[in-house]
Amino acid sequence: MDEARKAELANYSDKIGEGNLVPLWDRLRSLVTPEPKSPCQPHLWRYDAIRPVLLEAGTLLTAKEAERRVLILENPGMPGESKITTSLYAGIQLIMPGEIAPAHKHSQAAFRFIIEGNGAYTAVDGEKSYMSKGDLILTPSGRWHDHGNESDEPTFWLDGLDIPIVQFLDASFFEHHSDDEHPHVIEDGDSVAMYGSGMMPVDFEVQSPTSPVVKYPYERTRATLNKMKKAGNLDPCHGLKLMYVNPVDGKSAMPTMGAFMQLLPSGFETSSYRSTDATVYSVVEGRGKTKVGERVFEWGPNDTFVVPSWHHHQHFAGDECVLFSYSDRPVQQALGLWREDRGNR
Ligand code: 1HN
Repeated sequence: MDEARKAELANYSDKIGEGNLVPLWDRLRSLVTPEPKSPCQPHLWRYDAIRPVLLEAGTLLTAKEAERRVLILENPGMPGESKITTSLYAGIQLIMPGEIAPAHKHSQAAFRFIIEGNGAYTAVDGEKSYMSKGDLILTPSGRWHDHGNESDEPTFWLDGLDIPIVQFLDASFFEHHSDDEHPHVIEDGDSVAMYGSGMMPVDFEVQSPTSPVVKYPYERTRATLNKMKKAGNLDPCHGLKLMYVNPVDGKSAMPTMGAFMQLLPSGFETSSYRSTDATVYSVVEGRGKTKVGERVFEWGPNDTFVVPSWHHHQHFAGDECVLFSYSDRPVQQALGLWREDRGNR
């Protein structure tokens, strides 16, 4: 295109811009890319670096003052946006012995994946779930929740929330409870026993797309992985991988976030894999490394790392490794957008 026509088109763009109009021919290629092109960057956060500074925050303000004492894991490719991927939020939360993080509810769904400590709890609509390492506790959209620590140790967990999804949809509501704690009316373990034991109350009425099971204890998850290991059948891309499901419909335990737990036997190397759901990993057991594109991240227990959408990656297990992960996969699947590439081109 000659300079005169370029100038003419630029003039035209400037002129119509005043009327809030933009020519699509300037934007099309960045709006509709041949492949996912994400601002999200691969990154690793070491627990050893987070733990001491989060404990320091424990001396600076109480859980009540902070409402939630959390350090956000912010993706370096999206500074200021409080996102770990384009669609998901992650943070590490600390509650000190004797503290209460006051009751509130919001449209954003959350889960807690327990990293360290024993004996703190999350209460969801009055059902207390005590925390142990590797447990997954759900806080579905719109339910009252408060946290407390009845133990004598600080307790740390990974918070996963669908904040960017709710923000994108402009559907955020938030409310404080009139008291610090919602009355604790249901015993720990009730929902696992009632809905998560292969049986269900006969007239159970589904009221939400989220699983009625509030806590998925690590004891059970690990026992299932052990059984799978005995049975063999390793997947070349995933090793042995479980998905947290809603027993009502067999779908993802949460509608906006898929959660997974996988075991990689000692020395196992996964085949190159990529999918459209950017994935956040939290290391539960073992040491290993993950190659994402040209970068290599070495990880150990309690580290968190993120693999962006459509990035080729491979895991290398040193000793036997257990990895928790979450992504927006159920959203993409519900919309018919999810794709994977198992490398067998
Ligand atoms: C929240 O309610 C919690 O309940 C944690 O522990 C992190 C981040 C943003 C908004 C609400 C919690 C949060 C949050």
